[in-house]
Amino acid sequence: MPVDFSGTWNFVSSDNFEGYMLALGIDFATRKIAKLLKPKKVIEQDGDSFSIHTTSTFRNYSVQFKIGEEFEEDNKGLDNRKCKSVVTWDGDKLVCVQTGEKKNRGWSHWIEGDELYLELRCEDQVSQQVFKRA
Ligand code: VLZ
Repeated sequence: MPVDFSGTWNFVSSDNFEGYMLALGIDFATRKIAKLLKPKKVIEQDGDSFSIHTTSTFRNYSVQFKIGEEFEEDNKGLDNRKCKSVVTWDGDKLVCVQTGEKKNRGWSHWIEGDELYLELRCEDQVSQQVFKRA
């Protein structure tokens, strides 16, 4: 049985989200607001199908995918750059590769105890966020 990411996850901490946003070319004003956010993740996992809803007081972002199936991602409300994304398992980690204008773009999710980890990557920047099961 694979890991089950399903559930509601509350923000605990974030590291270098500023660097990640800078690499994505997010403007100064948006970065100042975004770095203060404590987003919540609601993940639904049904077999190979996932939806991840990230909500905050400022902006929301949702993505749906099936493992191994490439999809068009619009990153609306983030940097608005389209990319081709694909999510696969690496052991118990969910690994997304976002192919587009930005090199080395993607993210990984994994669980440790009752904590959800998210590593966000863009160019030479890595940001980590930690969430706790609600
Ligand atoms: O998460 O790609 O869970 O998409 C922060 C919203 C969401 C705040 C960051 C607005 C998205 C920021 C992180 C404005 C620049 C992300 C994936 C993995 C699913």
